[in-house]
Amino acid sequence: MLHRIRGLGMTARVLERGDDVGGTWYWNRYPGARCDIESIDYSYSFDESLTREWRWTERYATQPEILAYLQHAADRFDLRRDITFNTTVLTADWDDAANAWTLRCDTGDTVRATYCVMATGCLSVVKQPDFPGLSDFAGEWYHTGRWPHQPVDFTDKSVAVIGTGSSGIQVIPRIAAVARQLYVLQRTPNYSMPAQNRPLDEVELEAAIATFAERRKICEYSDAGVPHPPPTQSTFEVSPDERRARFEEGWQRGGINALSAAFTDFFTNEAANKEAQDFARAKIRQIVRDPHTAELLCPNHHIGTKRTCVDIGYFETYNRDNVELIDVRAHPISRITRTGIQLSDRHLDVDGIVFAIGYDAITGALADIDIRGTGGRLLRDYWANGPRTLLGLQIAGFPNLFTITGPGSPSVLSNMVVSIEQHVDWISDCLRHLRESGFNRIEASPEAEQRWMEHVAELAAETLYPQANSWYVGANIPGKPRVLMPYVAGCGQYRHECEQVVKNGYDGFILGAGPITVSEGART
Ligand code: N01
Repeated sequence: MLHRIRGLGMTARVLERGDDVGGTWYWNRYPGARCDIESIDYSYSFDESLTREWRWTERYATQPEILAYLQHAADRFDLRRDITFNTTVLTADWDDAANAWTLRCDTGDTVRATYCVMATGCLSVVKQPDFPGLSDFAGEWYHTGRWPHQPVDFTDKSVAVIGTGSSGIQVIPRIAAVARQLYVLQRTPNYSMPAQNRPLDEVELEAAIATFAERRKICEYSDAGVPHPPPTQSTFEVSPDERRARFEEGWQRGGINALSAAFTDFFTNEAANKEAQDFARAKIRQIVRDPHTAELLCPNHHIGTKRTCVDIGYFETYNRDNVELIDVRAHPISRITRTGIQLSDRHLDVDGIVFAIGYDAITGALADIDIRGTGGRLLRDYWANGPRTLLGLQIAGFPNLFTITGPGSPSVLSNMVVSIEQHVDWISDCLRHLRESGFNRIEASPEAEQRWMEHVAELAAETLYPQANSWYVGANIPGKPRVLMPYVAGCGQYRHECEQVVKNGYDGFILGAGPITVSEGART
């Protein structure tokens, strides 16, 4: 976004909580952290020479490699000189008369700007562990989403991991490999597909780079922002043997869409979804030797309606003698003690606890800042019954505020890099259009926002997503309104809708001209 804004000849200041760039890849340094979108597709596309020169080393990049890539991009485009690090934005106030935002930071600094772009992330506010007694614990404890910058050594220690989502499923095999004893405290089992990770050889990488532009175009108009051909048949159009063969082929290929890419009705037809569930449960029973543990690991929600995980040796980890799975629904956590975790019926002595308990997703980072729009309306209050946006890009009553991958856009249901780049381009084009048209103010009309929200909800209702207690619907945060927040009809359809809005002269947005009070009226 910063690079694009500079390209428009505008000035910008980026405010960042961390002490360096990287966002999710800056904070999530836990052992085993890596992306589950293939590295070549989890890359920027805006600069051809960057694409040509960067060498990804594995099919799925590790956290250190992605962080190095982002740091490299920051250096290459000389971004740091316009970024203020170690700064948390506390409030953002819209001043209608001045046509400007004022941001106040925890450092005491104030920034004033005509436009404000929230690139605050969908999974950046961690769910705090609020277990009673945690302050008594004499050992070490960590949240996967706030992992220390220094190495953590669990060698020969007794460790508990709480949570079995994507983060837990990545960290568990790595801790099991070094710890004396690992207890995995599971509330809800999850589906996980094998990564089938491997080194990227030169030939494969070069071929991917040579065809990158076409490959990225396919991603942009695909469902999930990845370049795989969409399924053409529904589940029951083929024989049971053919069905199993397709699932097996997906499992051997690996990756997040190993099963979901097999048939067209995976997310919409319960019976079809159950076929994939049965296949995944059979795999778990095949891999995990102890039948009781295997049953505990078998999920029973519709597959894909909670984020499918991707792993390297996750289920195999339960065949180790030093690993024990504990079902905390049957044996609830009563409290943390000085020496470990008190369950309803036993005490676990541990030296360390890892909380892999997730995030206040999608709206958390925006709700964390006191954002006040026209008439002093607080965004948190406006969203009390669930987030409302137009295209996930703007909010009625909050002029000149843009949200990158906001609720109501594909965001977390897609390859985030593809979706982020789309929003960055859309916002940059919009800023250019405003300037060229003599405007300096834009906001979503309440009617267009209402229509968009109805459209997003109608699409959601056609799928199985709303049925699961997932963070997609806010179910992991007590009191959060239950609304399926992302747009479910895929990146391609969403992109067409965004393009149509622009073609129709920013249909649904109100464009205007206000006073110019910030230098050149162009600061973002
Ligand atoms: O968090 P989660 P995450 N007591 O919310 C459990 C992305 N990501 O950090 O399901 C006991 O998915 C909770 O149980 P339940 C990806 O989009 C990507 O793992 O609520 N347990 C659940 O098992 C992912 O979806 C990558 O019953 C408690 C777990 O903690 C998203 O980030 C890697 C509990 C939380 O799972 C979030 O993943 C990592 C409690 N009080 C993350 N509270 C890759 O790219 C929560 N839990 C590979």
